[in-house]
Amino acid sequence: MSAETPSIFSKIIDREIPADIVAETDDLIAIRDINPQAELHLLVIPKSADFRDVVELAEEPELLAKVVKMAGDLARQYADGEFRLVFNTGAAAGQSVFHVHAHVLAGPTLDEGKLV
Ligand code: DGP
Repeated sequence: MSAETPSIFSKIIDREIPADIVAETDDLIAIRDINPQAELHLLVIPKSADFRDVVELAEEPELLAKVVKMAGDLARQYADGEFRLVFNTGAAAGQSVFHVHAHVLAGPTLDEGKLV
């Protein structure tokens, strides 16, 4: 279960705080990262707050596959289709929001040496 309830992403999903939303389905929302690390830096976020990280999300493989498919669709739509998909997992690995989300990074990195 999510440690933060509601997470910043739940507030975005519920339209309690604004975000630049680039895609939305029944299960997922995709937004531009507020602090982009690459020319294209999107976050694909399951609407469910039940998964704090990708390891927990792997318990729902169909939902995980939907995240990957949306990442690919957005990378084709907003870049040339080639991208990095990053799931920071755990605070020591850089995770700051414990509501699972995939970073979709494409194009030149803005801050060389820093992943996300
Ligand atoms: P991580 O560190 O992997 O948990 O990534 C969290 C990302 O979420 C980080 O790159 C910045 C982004 N972020 C945090 N708060 C907001 C927000 O309010 N709006 C948007 N668009 N992005 C946010």
